[in-house]
Amino acid sequence: MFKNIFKWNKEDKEKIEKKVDNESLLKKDEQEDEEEKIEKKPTLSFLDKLKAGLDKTRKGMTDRIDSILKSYGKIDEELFDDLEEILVTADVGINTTMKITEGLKERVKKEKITEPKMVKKLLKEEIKEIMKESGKKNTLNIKPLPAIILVVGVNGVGKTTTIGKLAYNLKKESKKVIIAAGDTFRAAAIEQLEEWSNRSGADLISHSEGADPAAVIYDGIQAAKARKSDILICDTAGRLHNKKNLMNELNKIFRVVEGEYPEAKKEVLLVLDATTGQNAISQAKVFKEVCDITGVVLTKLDGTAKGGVVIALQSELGLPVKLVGIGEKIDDLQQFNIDDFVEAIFNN
Ligand SMILES: Nc1nc2c(ncn2[C@@H]2O[C@H](COP(=O)(O)OP(=O)(O)OP(=O)(O)O)[C@@H](O)[C@H]2O)c(=O)[nH]1
Ligand SMILES: [Mg+2]
Repeated sequence: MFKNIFKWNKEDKEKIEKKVDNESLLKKDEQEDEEEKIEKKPTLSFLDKLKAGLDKTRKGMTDRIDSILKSYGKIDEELFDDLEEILVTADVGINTTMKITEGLKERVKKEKITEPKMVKKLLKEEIKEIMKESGKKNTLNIKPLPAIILVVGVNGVGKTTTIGKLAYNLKKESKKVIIAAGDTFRAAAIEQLEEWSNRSGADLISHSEGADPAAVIYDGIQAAKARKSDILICDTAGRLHNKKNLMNELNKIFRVVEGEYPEAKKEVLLVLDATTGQNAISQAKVFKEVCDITGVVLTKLDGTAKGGVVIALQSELGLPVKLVGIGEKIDDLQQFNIDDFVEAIFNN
């Protein structure tokens, strides 16, 4: 009987092995096809990718500007009114729009420009200039290492996703990265960050749901010191219902950072969702009152025509935009650069 079982098992084993062999061959073929597809897909350059991400803003703003400029025979007050309307619709903000068109009018007069088609170049230059006025750097303030990056913002704006992408980018630059799961509001938030830490290859420090966020950051700092990590990125909760709660929680975290990690360069990144347009500006105003924001990450630029909000953030609030999210994938986060951004919007 045992012999039979053995025989049956042996035959069965052979059959299974054959099947597995065939299946793995099939899988291998599929995988190779897939790899071929990936290889054949043209890789987009940095600027092409930014341009693709800003497609909707470019269509809403620049394509409309082009058709307005074409429809005018001369430069007059009405042309400026039309331009203002387009800029405001693209969420550049009223104050910033006025500033841009004032500067534009002055230059048109001074340089005796009469051709409407010349206005586009001037507009581009004017926008770059007012964005650069604050003089603040658009690069991450993380040198010399080690550095700590606190990521704040209301819920759903893209904090956790940005942390995952940023960790991936920094790992690619051979930096040692630790992520601290400071959003302890719900278990799912910790799991989501765990997933991103696996994808990016960064270490994760987490406590369980409901734990004190400041305690998580404290442990993150101890781990960063012990493991000699370069950059500690900290997630925070977006679900704090009012300004007082937000202030209390963030202050507690800042105190831990000041006390435990004074040697680290500090960056406080406010994440804003570009699709919310002027609402993003209001959020930025509130956070600026509550803490010292050192930079902005503007996410979801790929899904909106409201990309003009970058201009207002830079010029009206003096907040340097440091990173932009142009998709949901791990490599869809780019360092922000004023010239590239303006070129990507205007270069249609
Ligand atoms: N299209 C697009 N989607 C994005 C981008 N960044 C984030 N998202 C999406 O936005 C949604 C919310 O992102 P999260 O990272 O969970 O946002 P969060 O701020 O951590 O949210 P809470 O933890 O709830 O406060 C997810 O579905 C992300 O995939 C982006 O640049 N482009
Ligand atoms: Mg989150």
